[in-house]
Amino acid sequence: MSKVIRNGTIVTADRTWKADILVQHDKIVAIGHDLNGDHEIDATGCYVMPGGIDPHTHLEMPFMGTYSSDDFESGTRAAVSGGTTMVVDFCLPSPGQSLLEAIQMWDNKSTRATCDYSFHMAITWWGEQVFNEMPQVVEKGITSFKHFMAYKGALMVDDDEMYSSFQRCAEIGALPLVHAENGDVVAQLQAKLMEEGNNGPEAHAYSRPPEVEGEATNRAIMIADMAGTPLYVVHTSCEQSHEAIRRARQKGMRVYGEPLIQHLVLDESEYANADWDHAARRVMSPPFRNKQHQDSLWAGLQAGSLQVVATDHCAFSTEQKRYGVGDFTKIPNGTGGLEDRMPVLWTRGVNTGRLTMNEFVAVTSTNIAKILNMYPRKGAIVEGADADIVIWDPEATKTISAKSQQSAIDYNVFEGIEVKGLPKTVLSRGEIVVEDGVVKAKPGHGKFVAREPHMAVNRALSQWKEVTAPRRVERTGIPASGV
Ligand code: DUC
Ligand code: ZN
Ligand code: ZN
Ligand code: ZN
Repeated sequence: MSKVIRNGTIVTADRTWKADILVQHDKIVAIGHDLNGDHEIDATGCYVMPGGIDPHTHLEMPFMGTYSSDDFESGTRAAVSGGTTMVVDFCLPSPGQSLLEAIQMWDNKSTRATCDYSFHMAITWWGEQVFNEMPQVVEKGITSFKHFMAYKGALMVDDDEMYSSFQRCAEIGALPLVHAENGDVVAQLQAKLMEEGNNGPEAHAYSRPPEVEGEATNRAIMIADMAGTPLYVVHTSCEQSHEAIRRARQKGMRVYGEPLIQHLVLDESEYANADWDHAARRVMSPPFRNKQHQDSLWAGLQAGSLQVVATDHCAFSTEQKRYGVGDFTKIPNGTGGLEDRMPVLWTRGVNTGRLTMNEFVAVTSTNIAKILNMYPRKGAIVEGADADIVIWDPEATKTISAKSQQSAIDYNVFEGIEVKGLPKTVLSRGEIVVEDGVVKAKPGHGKFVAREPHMAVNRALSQWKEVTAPRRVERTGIPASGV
C-alpha cells in the first residue's frame, strides 16, 4: 500500500517548500508533484515535518524503590500522540549485572512499543567485565553510554571510572553521555537540609543548586577532552552548565547540550506551592530553575550552543511521589512530558518567534538523528528515509490536561497550558499511528533501531593531535648501493 501526502508545506531543518510525499511501505520513495498512491492523506494548511525524536526517556525503569509508571506501550502511545515517532531509552544494568543481560531485559520490555526506539547503555558500575562488554554492546547497535555523576551510592560513577569509560568510548567509536551533577555535594546538602528539618519537596531544589550542575559539566568536559571523545550533556538546565558547553565548543570540542521542555517553560516557583503533591510531582533532577536560567537555555537553542530538546520522561504517580512524605530525598525523581514536548515547544518557541520552524525541526528531530548517527534514516524528509512523518496543524489548539492524556499517571506538569499547533496525522514507518488527532497506534509496531559506531567524527580534541597512523615511506626501488 502506498500513500501520498498531498497539499502540505514540507518543513525540514534546512528548508520550507510545497511538495507532496509518496510513501511506499515504510519508506519515503518520492517527493514532488503529480505523485499517485493507493491512499491519499490531505495536508492542506499543514506543515509536514520529520517525526520528533526524544532521545531521553525512562520507560518502566527501576528507580528509587519503584518503577516509572509509563512502560513502552503507554510511553510510546504518549509519544506518537504528540508527534514524536522515536524514543531513545536508557538501558540500566543493576550493579554487577552484565550489560548484555540488561539489554535482554530492555528487549523484553520494549516488545509492545508503538513507534521505533533505540537504547543508550548506562554505565552503573565499572570493572573488567564492563570494559570487555562495551564493544559487544556497540555491535548490538547501542553506541552511546550514559554516566550518572549523581545518585551517590546507587548509580553514581566516580572520575576514575568515568575517565576509563570515556577512553573506552573513544576507542570503540561510542558517544559518552553524562548526567552532570556533583553527587557528593548533593548528598551533603541533602543530609544538612534534612537535619535542619527541611524535609519538603522544595528542599529538593535547594539540594541541587546550579553550581553542582555547572561544576560537574565542566569536569565531564575536561575528562572527555583528555580522553579524546565528544560528549553529550543530558538535561542541561542552567547557565553554569550552558556556559561550560559554550566554552568547550569555542575551543573546538564536540560537546552537545540537551535542555528539557520542562526546564524551558516551568520554573522553580512550582516548588513553593503550598500543596505538597503539586510540588512533589515536579521533583526531578536537575530541578526547575529561575527565569534567568530559562532565558539562557532559549538563547542557547537560538544560537546553536544547545542542540536538542528532550523530556527525560520518567513518570511517577502521585501515590509513588508520596513515598517521600517526611523525607524529600525519597520522592522518586522524574516528570512526564513525552506527549507535550512538541506542542509546548511549538507554542512557546515558534509562535513567540524565539525559534524558526526549521530550528524547531532541528532541535526536536534532525540534530539528535545526526548526533546519534541515524541520519538521514531518521530526522529527515528525503527519499529513502523512514516514513516517520508528522502532519502538523498550526491552527489546532488544546488545553493540556491529565484527563485527556495517554500517559498512565494521574497528573500532568503542564496542566492548564494552552497550546496552539498540534499533530493532525502521524506516520511511523509508513503506518498511520495518529489520524485527525485520534491515536491509532498498535502495540508491537515499533522496532529497535540499531546504530553504527561513529568513528569518522569521533574526535573532540581541543588541540589538534595527529590521529592517523604514522606515514609509511613509499619505496619504489631498492638502491643499488647502500647509500
Ligand atoms: N532525573 C530524573 O528526574 N529522573 C530520572 C533520572 C534523572 O536523572
Ligand atoms: Zn504496502
Ligand atoms: Zn539524569
Ligand atoms: Zn534521565
